Amino acid sequence: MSRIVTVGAAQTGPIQETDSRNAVVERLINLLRQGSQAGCDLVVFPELALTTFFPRWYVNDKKEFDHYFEKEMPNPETQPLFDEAKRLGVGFHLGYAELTPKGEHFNTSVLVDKTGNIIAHYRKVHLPGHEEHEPWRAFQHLERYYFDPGPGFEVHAAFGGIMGMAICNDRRWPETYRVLSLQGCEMALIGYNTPIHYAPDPNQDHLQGFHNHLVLQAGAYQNGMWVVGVAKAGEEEGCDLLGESAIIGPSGEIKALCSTVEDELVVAECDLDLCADYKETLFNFSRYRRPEIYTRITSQTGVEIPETIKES
Ligand code: CDT
Repeated sequence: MSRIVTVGAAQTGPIQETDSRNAVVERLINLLRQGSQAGCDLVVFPELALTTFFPRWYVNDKKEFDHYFEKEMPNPETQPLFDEAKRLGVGFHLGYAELTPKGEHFNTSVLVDKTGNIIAHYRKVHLPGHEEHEPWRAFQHLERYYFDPGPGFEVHAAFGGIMGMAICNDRRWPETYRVLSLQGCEMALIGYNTPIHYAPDPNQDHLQGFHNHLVLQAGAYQNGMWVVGVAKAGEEEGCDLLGESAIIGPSGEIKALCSTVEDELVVAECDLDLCADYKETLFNFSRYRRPEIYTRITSQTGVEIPETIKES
């Protein structure tokens, strides 16, 4: 048996401050059309795909940055993307900054079906970076200042399978994939904006590409699921963002890989039935997992060195 979902990883190049929403949506529509021509059921766009990665800047009054947030989705600027998806019969995943009617600010992604209807929202759980302005950095990473943390990971019946979403830094945490996989997730969609320079430890800069694939591939294999990791890449407002968007199979192997840091679509025919090869053998959770041994994972946040070790 096979259940094929043809997926396009629609990496974008940089989005500069002066690029209008309309111009960006045009680029996304162009990628969507390429996806349609390649036979895609689903095209996956990156995290914060409508704007520049604004958390690199500090403003004293956060409200000054509300213009980066979408108050509704779709809205007049993004409606053409939804219309084109419906016309082409191609679903999509889109990351953007969301300002809710209650005034919450989320780093959000939506999953949209082939008729242009939103199936689900996901709000980023793991917010990286810092809460306060840190002028010593070459650029800021103020997600913890601008965004509220999201409530959790859910899965959705869509595209003939069980789909999940996560955003950027979430992909570095094994809990993300495991919580999705414990709900049967067969494909995780993950957009990212990853600066090459990591100010707290620049020794990691040359490892950004390695770490990206390491976590995406491990997440896929250890949970028997497809993982689609999609970058906003290239030099954005003087800040270099990692590309290397990839579609990864449940074996952990990379099946499609972007080679530029520009707008670029790569496509893979993803057989969701391959997930069972892993979920029902090595990673048969019901048979082999020992949750009674893992209680620290949910009862504890930081490291607690046992007293016996501290005293020795
Ligand atoms: N967007 C995002 O989550 N980026 C982070 C950067 C590293 S933490 C400052 C990431 O995990 O890729």
